[in-house]
Amino acid sequence: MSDFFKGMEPLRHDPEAKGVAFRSYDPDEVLMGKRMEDHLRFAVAYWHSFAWPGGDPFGGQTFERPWFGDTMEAARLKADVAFEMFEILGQPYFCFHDADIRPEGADFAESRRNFEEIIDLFEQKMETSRTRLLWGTANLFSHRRFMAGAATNPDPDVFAWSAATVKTCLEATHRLGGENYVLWGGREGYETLLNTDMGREREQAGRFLNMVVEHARKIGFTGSILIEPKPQEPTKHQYDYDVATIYGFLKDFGLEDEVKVNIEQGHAILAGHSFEHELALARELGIFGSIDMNRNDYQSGWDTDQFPNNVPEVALAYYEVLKAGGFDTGGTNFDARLRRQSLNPEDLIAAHAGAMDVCARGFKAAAAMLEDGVLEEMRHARYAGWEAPEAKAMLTSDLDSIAQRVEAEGINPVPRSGRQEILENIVNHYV
Ligand code: XUL
Ligand code: CO
Repeated sequence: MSDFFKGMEPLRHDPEAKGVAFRSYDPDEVLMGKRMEDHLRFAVAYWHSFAWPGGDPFGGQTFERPWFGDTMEAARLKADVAFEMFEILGQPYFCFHDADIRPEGADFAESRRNFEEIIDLFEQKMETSRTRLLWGTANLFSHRRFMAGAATNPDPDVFAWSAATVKTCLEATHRLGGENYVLWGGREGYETLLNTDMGREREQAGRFLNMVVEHARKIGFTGSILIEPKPQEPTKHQYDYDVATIYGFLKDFGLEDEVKVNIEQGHAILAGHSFEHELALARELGIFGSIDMNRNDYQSGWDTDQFPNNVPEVALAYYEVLKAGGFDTGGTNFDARLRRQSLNPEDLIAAHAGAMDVCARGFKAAAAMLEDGVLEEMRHARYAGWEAPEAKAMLTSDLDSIAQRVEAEGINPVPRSGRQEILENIVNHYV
């Protein structure tokens, strides 16, 4: 037991609480026939909470954590503190990259041994903890060997290293009972087209992803394989730009039934979309998987990975999640970090507790909007004309017969209101 959180007690649901507590989130509250905890499936991101030193482009570390350092002893202390935080928050899941949890070794084999030793420790801790693994992933972007990408690297040795790394991380995820495996294409993209063979890099990425799917099957991993879209940052252009781009890529490599998406709020905004756009599209394409619920600063335009605090935005996002039938293997991962001046252990707890409250409020609003059905009724009414047999028949006919009908029946469209302001007013009643 470390003394990092100084004996802080597990958080309780208390709407009147003065200190840190869940004011809105009650894991046991039942909505639409299911407990809130089982709807929202919150996860803590190991990298931001325990591995991030607080740097920005103008300055380095601001956090001083007793587990910072490149030793196995430090990695074990980090794991102890992580599971102590999970105990305080009571969230059901966590997520990690290999590099978050172990020190880098002198070569691949040493890194793997370090990693597997910490996975053993996680396995032990998970026997008594109620925290489960939402997803595992590989960090194929921080070390300088990945500066020109991982699977898309011009150097086949980096492709090999990346394949070996993903195999190790996928197997560890499987061992811990992880429900998903995520691939965020960290530096899978380019800085300049002048030195880039885009066609070749795309082929490499397609084959790589197929190998991941094949290996998952081979080891009996039944969770979901998820790609996380992001348009740029760190590279100037990333190949996994957004949901639509990923779908095209999956179709091209025959993977549209094998791989889904992990959609991050901040990444959607960077791509020039709203979060709900990305969620709705993934649902319509049948590739919705999971979410990273962290926002960016709208003024700076950077991927600032802040905890969510905008209830109306979150409500619209969960509305789309609920329309997709809710989470299956997915969940709500806080891929979010503290601001670099938030030095105290309590800040880490308060950030997550506040985020869970915001999500709970947004989720409740979304559930109410869906249950009341007004929005769906109005959407349905807008397309009601398509219920007519002659309208349906058009979709299987041809231009000649449609043109004939337009003249024979004197078709002359009457514009109708899209009723946007009324719809927005309705949403505002709920949030
Ligand atoms: C980076 C990002 C990653 C992925 C996991 O912007 O979101 O943390 O979620 O690699
Ligand atoms: Co993310």
